[in-house]
Amino acid sequence: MTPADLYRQMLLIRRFEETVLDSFPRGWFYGTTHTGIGQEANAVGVLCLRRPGEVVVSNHRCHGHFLAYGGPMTALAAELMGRATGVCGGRGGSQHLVYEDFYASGVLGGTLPLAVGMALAERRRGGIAIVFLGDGALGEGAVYESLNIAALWRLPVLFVVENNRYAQTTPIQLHLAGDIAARFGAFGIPVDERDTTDVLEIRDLAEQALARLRGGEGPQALVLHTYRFSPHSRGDDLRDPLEIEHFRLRDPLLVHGARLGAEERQAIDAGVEVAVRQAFDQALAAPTAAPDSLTPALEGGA
Ligand SMILES: Cc1ncc(C[n+]2csc(CCOP(=O)(O)OP(=O)(O)O)c2C)c(N)n1
Repeated sequence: MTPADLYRQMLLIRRFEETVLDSFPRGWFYGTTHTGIGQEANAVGVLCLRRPGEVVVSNHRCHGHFLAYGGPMTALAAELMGRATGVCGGRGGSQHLVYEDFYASGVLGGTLPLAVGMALAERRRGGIAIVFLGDGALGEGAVYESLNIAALWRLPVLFVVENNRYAQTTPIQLHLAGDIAARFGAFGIPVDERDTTDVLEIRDLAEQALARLRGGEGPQALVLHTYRFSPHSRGDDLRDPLEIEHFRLRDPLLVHGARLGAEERQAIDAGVEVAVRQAFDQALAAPTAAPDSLTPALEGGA
């Protein structure tokens, strides 16, 4: 991906999620939603390196990971709206997506055993799994059982911790003891750690970790300290607005956008605006999922 491609991909995620938040009061969406505005460089910096067939597992804050994976934006918008054309036929909503080799679940920490199991299966065919988790997930016991087995069996899984300094609305100093990177070290899992919102820095770190992983060196971890500008869900924000403003100086779009020329940026901005508007318009025009489509899906059908 060129620097312009990386910028476009991050902007696409940003505009998609801004549209979701802005449009929520209009009653377009079912259930709830979690946006990762401000965290785009993690999704794009890591997943721009993904090779076809490599598995990605995401959490409740999955839109950015899904779009960076290459998932279709119109189908994501339709999924949030409960439309038949959605990623999962309108049955999964914002948090539960299954698309090709991409899986997301809102069960906090429950994604780690899934990813480790998938890595066990993938190892047989030379594949890998990449799993994203937040600092809040580190309070779940299943995470440590997963790290143990991944390390013991040298499974090809990359753990990407996005520490946005909050679990939902609880600041990290009130919910997490000890050091994040040291948790991986305790299991003998090599870990790279960086406090950055620069997509190029993140891509470099991910490149090294993925090279080790694909080279058969066993599980790897990245700890990326970041920040989310958007509330946990829609309106539930208890943070000091001054803190949010402080971190906005490190907005990944500003950091990386500064590398592009003004004209190039404007052309990308205009293209993304159109693409996002079209995606939501198409999703709005699609038929609603039929309730009786649920039973065959639960039975393993389409
Ligand atoms: C098993 C389980 N318990 C509780 C929740 C409710 N919940 C949703 S997000 C969240 C905190 C997540 O924190 P973190 O992993 O840091 O991600 P962030 O939301 O900060 O991006 C919690 C407790 C859940 N989804 N699943």
